[in-house]
Amino acid sequence: MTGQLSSAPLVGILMGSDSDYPTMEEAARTLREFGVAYEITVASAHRSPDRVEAYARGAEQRGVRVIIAGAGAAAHLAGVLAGRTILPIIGVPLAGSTLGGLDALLATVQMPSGVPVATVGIGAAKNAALLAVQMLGTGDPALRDRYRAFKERLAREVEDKAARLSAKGEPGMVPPHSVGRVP
Ligand code: RP5
Repeated sequence: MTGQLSSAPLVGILMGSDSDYPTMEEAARTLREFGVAYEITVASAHRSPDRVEAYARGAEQRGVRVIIAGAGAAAHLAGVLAGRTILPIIGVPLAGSTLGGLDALLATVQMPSGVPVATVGIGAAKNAALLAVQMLGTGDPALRDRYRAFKERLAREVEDKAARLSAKGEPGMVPPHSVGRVP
């Protein structure tokens, strides 16, 4: 499903530290699969607030349309970005702290009214990228078609899993036409 990357980055991926990269690279990989151009860098809301601010101020003008922000622990990166730009922010709370990411989840998702961050699950960088693709797809029919094909593939994979289970001899789902009938 690898598409042609458009030249200007449409998605910005930010993370609080390079230690977040092993998780966040999944977002980059997913965007590449959909042919969506992205940029990825490190900026910390606490350690380098000026860099975060500079990124947020410049992103829209450079053509970025969605920002994915991944951070762990007291994760304020996504929220700070949301306060500084009108671009939609998708937050990825990351595990790694002594609290296993629950701290980052709450810090990312519990935004004050008026400043939303679309928060995905702990470590769910792939879902963040998929959500970004869906957002961009609202204005791009070709991208929507690629997303539709992805959904169809997901459904086919479930059918295959069910078939493999049945092949082992397990009783499967009752076909809809026979539901309620006495055999
Ligand atoms: C957060 O602190 C980062 O997003 C990272 O998840 C965590 C640890 O960062 P390092 O100490 O590994 O740089 O700000």
